[in-house]
Amino acid sequence: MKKLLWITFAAAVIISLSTVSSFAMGERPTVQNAGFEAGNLSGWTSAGNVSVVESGAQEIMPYAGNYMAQIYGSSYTNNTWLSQDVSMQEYGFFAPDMPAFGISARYNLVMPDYPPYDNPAFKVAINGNTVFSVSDPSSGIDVTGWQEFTYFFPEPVTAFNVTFYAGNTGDTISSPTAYIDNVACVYNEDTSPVPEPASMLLLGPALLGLLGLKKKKS
Ligand SMILES: [Ca+2]
Ligand SMILES: [Ca+2]
Repeated sequence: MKKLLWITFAAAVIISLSTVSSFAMGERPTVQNAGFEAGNLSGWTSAGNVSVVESGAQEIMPYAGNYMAQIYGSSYTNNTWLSQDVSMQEYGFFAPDMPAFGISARYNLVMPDYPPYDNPAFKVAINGNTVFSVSDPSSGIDVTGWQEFTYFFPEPVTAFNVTFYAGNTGDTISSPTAYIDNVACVYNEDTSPVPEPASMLLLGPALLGLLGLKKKKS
């Protein structure tokens, strides 16, 4: 009977430790230089007039930190972009929760167009497919203020590309400018059954302690 108890506890400890181990290895994918705090575009690729700035048009300041990306759409929308490939290779442990995984970013748009309006003036593409866009809403200078873009993947992915575009549509004047900050991988925690790392870490030593007591008694 004591031997059976010992085996049960040992099995529990092994399961517990392996879960903790998997959690530690299953690092979440991260966007490189996500807040542009490197002060440059390291980790990103771009085309057209794209840079990292400390302040922008209409006295726009970074959403967070000291820097943000500026996409000055001096050309057509499709020719001016900021892009990054995000690898999901270390996402294994979270695979069952992939539908709750997504990408988010903060954007602030300055749209000074007159008819014909830039439609769109700004867009976000995932793997080449436009999933979000904003058009110049009216004559004169329109500033959106910092807004949040979020996209949840409808099915599991192992890697993806995110590209932000800004520029003219149908004309070459009154170019829109997009400011981007705080790009991040996001998780819908409400639907995630992933165990709390803190409680799992506490469970392992607790079982080890119990195992020690059992060994002393026998
Ligand atoms: Ca920043
Ligand atoms: Ca325009």
